Amino acid sequence: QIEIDTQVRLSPVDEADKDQVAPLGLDIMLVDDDPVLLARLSKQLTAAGHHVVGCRDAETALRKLVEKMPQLLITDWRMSPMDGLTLCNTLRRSAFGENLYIIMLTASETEDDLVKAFDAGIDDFVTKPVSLRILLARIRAGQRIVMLQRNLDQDKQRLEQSNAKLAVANRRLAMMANTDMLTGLQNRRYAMTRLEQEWAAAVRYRRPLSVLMLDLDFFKSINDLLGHAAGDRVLVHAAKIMKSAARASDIVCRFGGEEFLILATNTDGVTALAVGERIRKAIETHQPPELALKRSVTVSVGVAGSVNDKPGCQALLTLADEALYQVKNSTRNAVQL
Ligand code: GH3
Ligand code: MG
Ligand code: MG
Ligand code: MG
Repeated sequence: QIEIDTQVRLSPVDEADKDQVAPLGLDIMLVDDDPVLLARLSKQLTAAGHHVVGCRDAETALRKLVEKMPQLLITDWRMSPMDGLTLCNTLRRSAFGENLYIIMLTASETEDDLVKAFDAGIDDFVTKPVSLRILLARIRAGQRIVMLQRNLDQDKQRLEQSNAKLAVANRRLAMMANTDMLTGLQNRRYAMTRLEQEWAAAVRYRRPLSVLMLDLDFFKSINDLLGHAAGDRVLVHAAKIMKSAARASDIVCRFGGEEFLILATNTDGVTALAVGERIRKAIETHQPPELALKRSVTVSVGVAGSVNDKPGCQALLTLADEALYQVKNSTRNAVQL
């Protein structure tokens, strides 16, 4: 008797003080159509360290939930026009409410009612009249799930962020792997892969494919005359001219050193010869300022064209190389098919 008396004298908040206190206050939405209970519980939960938003009906609760999600929802069952079960059902069917922790305040529900409530999506229930100690204990139990969920969400967010960074890094790497860093043209690696692809496509669709092998003339003497750094700038200059003199569909690559390769898709040898001549002329005409009056940059071009499935993409390169070799052994600054 004496013990019971002691407990009776304790106010609910004092009584709850004996229990473990929630480490961090939760954002709680409290929905009950009984204004007296709503006010009392709001005050008590706030005193226990939680942040409470109170609502008198489920419609208001839904509207406020959409604006700002609480971490935990405590809702009465019997309310009108929308009752707690419908509120619960609605939340579970929406993407934003599917993980919300829900405690339902129940009156004197039957076993069937409680099963129905759980199936509607409640996580826990507290019977009325509400014992604050029990409610706070159940909130603490819910808090474990809420924190687990929060950690999961944070992990997921971090994973998404690092995946996005990885995708950017991968794109950058792929770009770098295929790009010549001096001239910004595609590099040899890219050229070879692309040549095989274009070759396969050309055979399949019975389209012509040509390659142009370009080599700057006496480039060694340009280096000797101006130094390696100036030689680099001449290479950049030549690359720009090649790129702008070539057609948009031509794939202009730096094949290595002062050698360049152009893949001319859907182009026969005779047309490629004309492309080569246009580039040769452009290089000759637009001299880099570095070299003013000292000596001129020129290029020799070997062209090989193929119609359909002969002779094969490696053979195409060899043919272009041989044509280039012939130019080098004659006048240089010329184009040969
Ligand atoms: P040819 O007309 O017979 O082609 O004469 P060449 O001097 O151009 O030919 P060679 O192959 O003997 O020399 C190519 C030179 O290109 C040698 C090398 O120093 C230079 N070279 C290769 N790569 C680079 C580069 O990235 N930067 C600079 N500045 N020079 C390079
Ligand atoms: Mg060379
Ligand atoms: Mg050479
Ligand atoms: Mg050369």
